Amino acid sequence: MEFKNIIFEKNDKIATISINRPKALNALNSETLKELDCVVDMIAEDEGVYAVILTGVGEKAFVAGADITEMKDMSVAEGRKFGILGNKVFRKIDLLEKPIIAAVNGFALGGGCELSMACDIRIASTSAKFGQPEVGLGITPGFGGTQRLARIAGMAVAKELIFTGRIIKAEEALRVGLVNKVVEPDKVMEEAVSFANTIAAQAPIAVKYCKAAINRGMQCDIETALMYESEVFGECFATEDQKEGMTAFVERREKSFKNK
Ligand code: DAK
Repeated sequence: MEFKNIIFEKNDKIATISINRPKALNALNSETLKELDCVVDMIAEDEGVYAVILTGVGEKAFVAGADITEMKDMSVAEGRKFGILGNKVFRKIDLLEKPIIAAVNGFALGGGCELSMACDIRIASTSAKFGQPEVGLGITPGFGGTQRLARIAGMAVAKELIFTGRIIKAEEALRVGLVNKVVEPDKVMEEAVSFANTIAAQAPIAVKYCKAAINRGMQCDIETALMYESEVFGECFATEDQKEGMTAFVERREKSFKNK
C-alpha cells in the first residue's frame, strides 16, 4: 500500500513506521493521522510482525506536534473531528497487541510527545527534545498528554511540564523516566532495532499478554490487576510457544517460537 506522509517498512519480524513530513518537522495533519490509523491496522493483522518501531524522517524532528497550520482556523466541529481521529489512532497504538518502540530522533513536542508516550518504549537521541507546549497556544494537550505523562513520569513532573510548557532535553527526560535510553543521534535506529530484535526473540503471545496486563493493570485496583495477570498467565499454557519455551529449556536446546 502506498502512503503519502508515512513510510512503512518490514524487515523480518520488525515493522518500521516513519512519519515523513520533514519540511513541517513531521507535524501530524489529518491525512497523516488517517495513514497512521491504516498502517496500525495493517500491522495488527500481520502475524509475522513481532515488534514495531515508530520514528520521524530527518534529523530534526520525531514529530513537532499536531499541525498548527491545519488547526489554526478549525471550527469547533472540525477541531472535535480532528481530536476524535487523533485519539482513536493513539488509543489504537496503546491497544496494539505488539510492542511498539518510539525512536525519538529530534523534537517530540505536543502531539509528538504524546505519540511517543502512546508507544511502549522510548529511545531518544541526545538531541531529542520533549515537551507539551499547548498552554502557550491556548489549548490543553489533546492526544492523551495529561493522562499518559502523569502515568509515565508521575503527577508532579506532568504538572510541571504541562503547566509551564517547558521543553526538556533527552537527559532530563531520562532522569524523569519519560525515556528508557538516550544514545547518540546516529545510533537511535540501531538501538531501537536492537531492542525490537531482543523482544522479537521472546514468545510473542507472552509479550502481547504482558503489554495488556501492564496497560490494563495500571488503570485498575491491584486486586483486579492481579486477577488479570493470573488470567493471562493461565492463557499462556494454551499456546504452543509455552510448550516450546519450556521444552527447549529442559532439553537445553535453542527455542523456536511460532506465535502460536
Ligand atoms: N505544525 C505545523 N508546522 C510546523 C510545526 C507544527 N506543529 N512545527 C514546525 N512546523 C513547521 C514550521 O512552520 C516551518 O515551516 P516553514 O515555515 O518552513 O514552511 C518548519 O516546520 C520548520 O520549523 P521552524 O522554522 O519553526 O524550525 P525551528 O528550528 O526554528 O523551530 C521548533 C523548531 C520545533 C522549536 C518550532 O518549529 C516550534 O516551536 N514548532 C511548534 C511546536 C509546538 O508548539 N508543538 C505543539 C503543537 S500543538 C487536539 C489534540 C491534540 C492537539 C491538538 C488538538 N484535539 C483533541 C482537538 C495537539 C496539539 C499540538 O501538538
